[in-house]
Amino acid sequence: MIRFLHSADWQIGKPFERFGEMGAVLRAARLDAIDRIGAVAREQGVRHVLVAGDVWDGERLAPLTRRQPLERMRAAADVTWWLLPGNHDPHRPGGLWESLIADGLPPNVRTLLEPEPVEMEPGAFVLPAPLRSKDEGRDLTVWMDGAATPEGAVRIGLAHGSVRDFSRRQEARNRVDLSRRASAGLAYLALGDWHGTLEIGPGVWYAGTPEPDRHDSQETGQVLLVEAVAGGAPARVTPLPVGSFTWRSQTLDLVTEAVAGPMLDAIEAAAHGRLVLKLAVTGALGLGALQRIEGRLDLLAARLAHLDIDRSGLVAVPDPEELAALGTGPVLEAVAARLRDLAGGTGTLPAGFDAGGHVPAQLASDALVRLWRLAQERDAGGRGGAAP
Ligand SMILES: [Mn+2]
Repeated sequence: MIRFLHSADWQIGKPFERFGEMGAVLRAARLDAIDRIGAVAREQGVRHVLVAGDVWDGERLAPLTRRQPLERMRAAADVTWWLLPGNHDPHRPGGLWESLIADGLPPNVRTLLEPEPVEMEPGAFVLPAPLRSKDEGRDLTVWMDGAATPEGAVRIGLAHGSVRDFSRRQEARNRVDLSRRASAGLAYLALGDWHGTLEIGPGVWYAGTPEPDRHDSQETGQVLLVEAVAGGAPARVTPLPVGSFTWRSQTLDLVTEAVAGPMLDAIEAAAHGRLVLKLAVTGALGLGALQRIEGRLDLLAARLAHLDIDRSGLVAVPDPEELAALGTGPVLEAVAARLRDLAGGTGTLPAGFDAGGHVPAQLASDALVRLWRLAQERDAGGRGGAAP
């Protein structure tokens, strides 16, 4: 029997550009995940970690980014780390993997750059399918069927690619035949590329990325403990948590302020400093209600690692009182009423008006919110006297 951890898709060096200052924290978290995987290996008494491709995010990385994960692996000296090139970090002549080797690999890091069996420990072999380009256009695991290993050996397949057309943006390239485990006599087929933990069938798993990087509903932030025996039985697999951030996406549908309140209460109650939240806010609310909700969202943002709000499905539609408060004088009143109709989806744009590619309801809604703020400033000025 052999016991090992299966991980994949570390994508070290992934920039996380749109996260501002938080990007540096998220980049560091991917490195820290290596330490945690090492700790899990120690806890579980496991001496090997198989990484099924996309260890690095790209092929042209700063030397520091290239070396940092290797030094984390070196520090976990009681573990042997087995690395496979994936589509983000394929093994090309004169490329990334040659640089890594030229830099000098830690003694406990093994690169799997050729499709040939490698003995991990006596009687246990890994059969790797390294990528040499981003899109191989053929199943790189075919060779495993005919790969010779000694009688009674445990055979572990290691590959990076798709077993079927995953929905969304996951690449459907580098296809891996689902039946490979059976046809190649593998106890386990360790897969990488899909970022959530996913059991494809008995003994065929995607480990998923150890540190989440997408707002998927799938389980992420795990590593797999695998116990494999010779003789064709599928390996026993136990997912174990290693991620430090949680990524979620949610919709906040502002039907009315009364409905939105408890929904926002629940989101606030689940908020914490390690949560990366994408919030799609939809619906139509009055201006005052919307302002109160926005105030709460500002507070929510301060309680999270990161809050990404999509307001494209949200419009402000003033109630009659608000409309009256906006407009003083017939022109402003007419403008406000027209904007309200547009925001509410019942109005039409004036002839010849070009919305510049924007959704008219959104544009009208934005204009109303601005008018509302101006009206509030005006009224506050009126009450408090003119500014000096
Ligand atoms: Mn990949």
